[in-house]
Amino acid sequence: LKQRGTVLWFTGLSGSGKSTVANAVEKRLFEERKLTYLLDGDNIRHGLNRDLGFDVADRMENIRRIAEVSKLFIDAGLITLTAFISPFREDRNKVRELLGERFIEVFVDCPLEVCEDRDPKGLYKKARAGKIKDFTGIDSLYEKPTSPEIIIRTDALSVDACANEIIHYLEVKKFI
Ligand code: GGZ
Repeated sequence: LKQRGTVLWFTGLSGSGKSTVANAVEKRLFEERKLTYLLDGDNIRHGLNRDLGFDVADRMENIRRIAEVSKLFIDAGLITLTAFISPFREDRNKVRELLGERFIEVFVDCPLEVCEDRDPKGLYKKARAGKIKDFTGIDSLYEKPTSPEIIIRTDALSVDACANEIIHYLEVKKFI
């Protein structure tokens, strides 16, 4: 029995919790015996996209390739989860055009101050010190989604509660 392929496209600042929530959702789906694949910096930026950096053109190309890879996984019937900042509205809209109704935009909404306070990898500190250029939220733009399918407030809700919201959405829309 083939699953209905879809993509949960997480977007949000560095440190907003995209990977953390995506991992929690994937675990829940695994428990329901769903086939999933999580695309993130570890398996994409270190491999397929190792030639790309963080200027506007490279981020655009990063997202374009991830969208094409997602399309293949969707065709294979997988519930695909992507965890990339994907800062530019125009790029995300192109992904929406490519993937149509199978594109579920998940805005991981968390104030910059909170992300900067978490600073799990010390990158904000480096960006503030001028040691990293073009850092999202500091000297590179993040454009909030205007009409995402799902918004999760990671500063106000637990990881579990955020995952629940997403699972509930998939159930209501009959993706699972
Ligand atoms: C933003 C950067 C940068 C710059 C390195 N700006 O918190 P992290 O470390 O693990 O996640 C960030 C990741 C962002 O890569 P994406 O592929 O998600 O970005 S985009 O969708 O905009 O192409 C951060 C690290 O890479 N990182 N330099 N300048 N994040």
